[in-house]
Amino acid sequence: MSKKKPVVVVTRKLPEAIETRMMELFDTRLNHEDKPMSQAELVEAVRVADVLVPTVTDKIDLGVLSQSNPNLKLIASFGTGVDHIDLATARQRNITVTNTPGVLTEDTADMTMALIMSVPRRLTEGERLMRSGEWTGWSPTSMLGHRIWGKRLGIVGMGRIGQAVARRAKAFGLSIHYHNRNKLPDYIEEELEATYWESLDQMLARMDIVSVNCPHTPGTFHLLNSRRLKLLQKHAYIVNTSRGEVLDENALTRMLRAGDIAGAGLDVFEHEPAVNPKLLELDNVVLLPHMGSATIEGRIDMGEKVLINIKTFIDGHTPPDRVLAAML
Ligand code: 8YV
Repeated sequence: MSKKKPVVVVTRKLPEAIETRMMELFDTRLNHEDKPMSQAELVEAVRVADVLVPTVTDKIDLGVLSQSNPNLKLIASFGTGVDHIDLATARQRNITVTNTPGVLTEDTADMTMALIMSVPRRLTEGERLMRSGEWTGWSPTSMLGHRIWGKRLGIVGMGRIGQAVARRAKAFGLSIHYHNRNKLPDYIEEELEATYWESLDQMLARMDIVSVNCPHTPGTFHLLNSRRLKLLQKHAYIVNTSRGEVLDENALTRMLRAGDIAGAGLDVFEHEPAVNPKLLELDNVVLLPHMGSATIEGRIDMGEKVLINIKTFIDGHTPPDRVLAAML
């Protein structure tokens, strides 16, 4: 007699090849319309699921988890960040959580580099000028930005993505500085020619460009608060491809409006999909809709990881990407 397939509820639409395989392997419930689930719909999902596959747009909090059925034993999240999941409650309820690390590193680093280039060189401003039909031709003093080469880049969070950003930035002639919970091994520092700053405050005060690449955890919420942002030099730029919550968006907006900082490139926001409306009025910011890892190749790799994590778990083994609450 064949064993009953586990019920897998997927909260958002995933690439077709992944959904097809998911349907072959499990009793899968898909979200064909890709409409983000409400908290009530998430509660419905955890009432029936043996495995839940959420994404960053689902808040898997105490209210949801406290109503999960006893067979919900795995949350196989589609994404690397796990700040949308109440890990402590999941652990209390003996629910394993997995994520998809590693496969988004290069794409996210590319997008970070794109922002590092775009803001000082006024890329989107130039593009807007072209589309406005108001370009009157070349002039020696028009659209002047600032040089990247030779500047100091300060990376906040030197994990996989931070290091991938450093590798790219080095090739663009930036000198690499970083702040991290731990100093990197000497051989990595040597390869990246990276300087470690134990004090984030001291690093911020000396950088030309700052890139936020640390995860959002209770310890990094508003790591870049108003006080720290004020340490930045007036000519400095800041880019964030990590999580909006790491940075006080209102304080940053005030500084950008006042000209206390030169510009910002933001792919993530504190209250997604809402954006501080005052940011939209500014020319010295480049705003992207959380698309740092948005490549079809990356999404398929993420889906593969989700499939492997579920399959391994169902087969009675430790899934490769188990998230340990203690790691955060
Ligand atoms: C993903 C991300 O697109 O993986 C992450 O942590 O921030 C994004 O790049 C998203 O989280 C998918 O759930």
